[in-house]
Amino acid sequence: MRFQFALTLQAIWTGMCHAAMQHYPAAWGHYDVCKSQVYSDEGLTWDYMACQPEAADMTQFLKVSLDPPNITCGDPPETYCALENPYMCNNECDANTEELAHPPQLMFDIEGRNPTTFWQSTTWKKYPKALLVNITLSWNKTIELTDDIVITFESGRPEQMVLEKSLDYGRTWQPYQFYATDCLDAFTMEPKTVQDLSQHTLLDIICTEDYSRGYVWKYDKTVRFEIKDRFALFAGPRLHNMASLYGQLDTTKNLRDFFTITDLRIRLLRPATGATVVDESSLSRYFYAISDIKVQGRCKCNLHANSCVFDKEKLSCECEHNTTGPDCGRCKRSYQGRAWSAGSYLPIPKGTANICVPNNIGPVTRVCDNELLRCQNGGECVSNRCSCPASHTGLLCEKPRCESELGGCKGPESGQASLRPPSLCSVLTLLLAGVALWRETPRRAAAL
Ligand SMILES: [Ca+2]
Repeated sequence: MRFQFALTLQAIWTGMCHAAMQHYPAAWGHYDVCKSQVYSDEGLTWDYMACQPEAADMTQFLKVSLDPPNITCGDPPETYCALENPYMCNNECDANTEELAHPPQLMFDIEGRNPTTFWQSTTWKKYPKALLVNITLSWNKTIELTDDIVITFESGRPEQMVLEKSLDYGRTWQPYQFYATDCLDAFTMEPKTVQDLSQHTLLDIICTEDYSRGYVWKYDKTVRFEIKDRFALFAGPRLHNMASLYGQLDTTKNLRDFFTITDLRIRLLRPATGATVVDESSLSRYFYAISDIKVQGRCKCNLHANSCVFDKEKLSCECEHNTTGPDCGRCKRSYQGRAWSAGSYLPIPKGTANICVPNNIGPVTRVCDNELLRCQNGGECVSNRCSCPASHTGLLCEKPRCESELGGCKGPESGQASLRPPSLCSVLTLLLAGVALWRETPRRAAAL
């Protein structure tokens, strides 16, 4: 008895203390299981948890479009010069020759081998008319950014550029960040950096001069949109306190939406010139060229799915918790017993699944299941209907059968009534027998 009690205490201690001592991974990537089977008083049941797909390279799943559509170089073929040397004009772009073509998909191929592959625009032949290019990346699915967006230029970095996002499949656009060599001049905005932001101003849209300075372009080719620095405002510099970030994401819709997109748009407004004055005698030096774009993120599944599939050119969540839709944004038809709700990151680490529950309407086809609506009093769920024992009836075998019989449960013919005295008796008998045994034991021991 003492041993059992000690075991129970140990189990309680382990349960409570282990939860308190558990260390959570710092990475932006747990919540990877949606449900697990557990043993409870009612036997094997499901335990549901908030879950999300792993972060991935999202450039594999996008569609790219350019505006104007004929802005890619090479049709007709043209020669272009090096920005730093107007006499070095031995490069050619020809859309009809594979080795000399620079189509948009070269912004998303695997880099690492020399020479780099890149998309390139036509040159700035129509100066002083602005050389404007919109590059739109569309996922046709809501995704959540998990790492910095990094655009690597093969040419000099643009002197003016805006990164924009859409949350409604490209119908409306909001700026993410402005980039310029001179923010005041280009956008009448004070130059800032992400380090100027605080928890309270995290959603402010800034103009930065960090990624546009002309003369160092040869060694510094990237333009960033800093997602991790923004996360760090809540999670600490090394993102060690993700619980704090998750908590904020959970309670602040604006913050969650800030990192959520369906489309990105890079608006190139003015190419690198490397000088204050444009050399009109050599406009073939000015163009845009991008070798790589990195976008890390995950499908937004409202914490109801841990995987996302790319099928027929389209991403969609593999919804759990009785939810459905591309983002698991609604309850399945027969699981509308309460209003749909997104899962929650809280409490850490399992979160709250907020699963959809079965419809609660009279004699429907689905009366029971092995998860939430279990048959009672020993009934078994067969084809979503309860097969009740002889003593009980009702949709979930919740009513004693005698209640519906003549005379009710108090009548002499009632099974329930006739069952009661023996079961009470047997309990009493057992108790008495126990007491007798307890009294007898010391005497026997003494006799021996
Ligand atoms: Ca490339």
